[in-house]
Order: sequence, then structure tokens, then C-alpha cells
Amino acid sequence: MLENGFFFAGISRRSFLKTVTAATAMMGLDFTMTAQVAEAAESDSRPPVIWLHFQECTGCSESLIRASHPDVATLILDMISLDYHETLMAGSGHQAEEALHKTMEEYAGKYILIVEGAVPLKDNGIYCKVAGKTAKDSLEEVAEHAAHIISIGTCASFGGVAAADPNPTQAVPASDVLKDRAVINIPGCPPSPYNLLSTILNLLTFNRLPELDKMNRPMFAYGRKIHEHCERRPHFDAGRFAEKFGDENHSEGYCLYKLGCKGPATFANCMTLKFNDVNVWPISVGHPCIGCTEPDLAFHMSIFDKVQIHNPTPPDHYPDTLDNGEKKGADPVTTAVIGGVAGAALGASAMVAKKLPNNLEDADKRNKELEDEE
Ligand code: FSX
Ligand code: SF4
Ligand code: F3S
Repeated sequence: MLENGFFFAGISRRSFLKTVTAATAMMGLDFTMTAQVAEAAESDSRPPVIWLHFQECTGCSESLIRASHPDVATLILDMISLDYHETLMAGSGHQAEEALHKTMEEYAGKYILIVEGAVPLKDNGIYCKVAGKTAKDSLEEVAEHAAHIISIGTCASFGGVAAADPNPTQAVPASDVLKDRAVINIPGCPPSPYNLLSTILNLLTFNRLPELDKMNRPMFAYGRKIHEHCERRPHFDAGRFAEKFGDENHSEGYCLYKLGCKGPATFANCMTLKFNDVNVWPISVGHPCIGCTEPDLAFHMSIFDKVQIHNPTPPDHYPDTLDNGEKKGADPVTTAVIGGVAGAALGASAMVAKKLPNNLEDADKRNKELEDEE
């Protein structure tokens, strides 16, 4: 229960509640559900997890365990029983294989399978083997009795780096191998560990899949485009663009669309979640979004090519303007950029007011209260 104990998983009560509050808000749940989610996180029944590695860089695991957000990692690793993870487990060789098979037998139908990396199919899958078995065979074997299957990262979700043209090993996502199973995709190269935390919390709290989009990504994390809440959006609307890396406009923080930013076609939550707990994300440090959470953008389209914007979404709010003392309604600005013609912006003075969903605002308020209580 929430009231029990001051520390959980070696992190302070305050950090625990902050992390769970943020994850609850991220899942799109009402703030009042925080207690229920915290209870699930603290439950003694930790689901066993088998984490398989295939063709990838291990950045997904790395982004989870790196010290810059220890609370998230600690929480995830304490909520689950990580019985098999090739790069984190102490055992190796036969010991590791034993752990894998013990979990599969003892917890058949109960364990969560997390897949990291793509699966090569060419030449009977010989380009990725662990313990003498191809990635495809291991995946099929472990998936058979898994309660839930999560693909972590773009490689496991969509093929990612390994499937980039000319895809020499015929790498495919886990869902292409497990066609008759529901595979939750958490893409990103790497994805935010919060998205994994929230997905696991969702499974633990409600014992069902979160709402997914048509690419099986949780809607709470991938329901909005980067472009909708990008901090450079006012510049896009005003027609102010960086023309080259390092030019004056780039230094001024102008929109990166002409440098190939894929934000207008990319569904992800980096713009509100940020990375590394230091409030940065690619666009904030001057790099265009490469569309790393999308199946057809990163690794398939040149980072310099522009995405077409067919149906630009106006910002949530424009400031009210006063004209001769009379209040005007929202400016009916339509930012029409068609066929790759960069950023012809109508209504040049439009400013976007960054509007977070209510539950994120609630979480923010609650976190401030927790800080004040300190
Ligand atoms: Fe892929 Fe994950 Fe990119 Fe790397 O392993 S999503 S290459 S960050 O680490 O799978
Ligand atoms: Fe932000 Fe990219 Fe959209 Fe410009 S094009 S506003 S940098 S997401
Ligand atoms: Fe990926 Fe774009 Fe976010 S490149 S990390 S989806 S800003």
C-alpha cells in the first residue's frame, strides 16, 4: 500500500511517488488512479520477464539502465523479476540457458517476453544465433507460453537499423515472426524508458493491453505527433527556418523542417517527456527529428529529405488578439505546406501555447507539491 515503508526498491518514497505519478499521467489515467498504480508497482507478485536480444546495438537496455534516471530503471527492475537478459545477467553459457528454460517451464503462461532487436530470416536465420539457436527459433519458442510480448525499440518493432536498405540479412520485426500473437511495440532508437515503465505498469495494474494504435504502439505514448507540441512550432508557423546546420537561423533556434525534420510525420512523446532527466531531446539541441519511432522514416528515408505535410495540424491555441479594443477569436491560420515546399506559413504572428493534457498538468502540480513537502 502507499502508506507502507519509506523506501521502495532502494529509492525514496518521494521519488517513487514522483515516478509513479508521472507514469500514471503518461498512461492517460486520471490522477486519482495513482494509488492503484502504485499499489500494483509495489505488489509482491513480480512477473517473470525474459528479455531476448537479437540484431541491435543494446541501446534500448542501455537507455534503461544508465544512471541518469536511476529511479525509472530501479522501479522497472524491481517491479519485475528479470530472469533472463543476456547482457545484464551474471550467469552465462549453460547457467544462462538453464535460467531461461526454468522460467519458461515454471511460469508458462505467466511471464512477459521483451524482445530487443530485429530477427534475420535470410539463409535460415543464421546471421543471429544464441546458444546455437537462430533468433527466429528462440523467439518462437519463448513466445509460445508468454502472457504478454513487448517489442522494445525500433529494431524489434519495425526492423530498424538492421532492416535498413539493402537489408542484407532480411531482418524483420518480432511481429512478422509472431503473426498470431499481440505484440506491443515500443519503438524509438532508443525509446524512453518511461514508455516501457508505463506499459509494464499498465499490464500490472489492469492485466490487459493498453490501447494501441494501428502499429500496435500504446496510444498514451504515441498518440500525438512531435510537430504538435514542438517548442520550435511558433517558428514553423511564422515561416522562420534554419536553412543549413550552423547558420544564424539554426543558432536562433528556428524550425528544423528544411533540415529534414520528420516531426510532422512522427508519432512520439519525446517533446513532452524529454530524455535523460535533463530536459533535452533531439530538437531542443538542434537536431531534426529523424522519425525514429516510425516504420518508414528513420533508416529508410534520408535524414535531409523533407516529409510532405498534407494535413497540417494547427497549434492547440493561438493567443487572443485585440483589434481596436475588440477581442478576436482564434486566428483561423492554416499552415499549408504542400508537396515538400518548405514552410510557407500564413498568419506569421501565430504563437503556439504549449498545452499539456490535464493529467500531465496534474502530475506536474503534484510533483511540485512533493518538492515543497521536502
Ligand atoms: Fe535498435 Fe535497441 Fe536503436 Fe539500438 O537494442 S532501436 S539500434 S537504440 O538499442 O534495438
Ligand atoms: Fe519542430 Fe520539426 Fe515541426 Fe519544426 S518541423 S516545428 S522542428 S517538429
Ligand atoms: Fe526519435 Fe524524433 Fe524523438 S528522432 S527520439 S522520435 S524527436
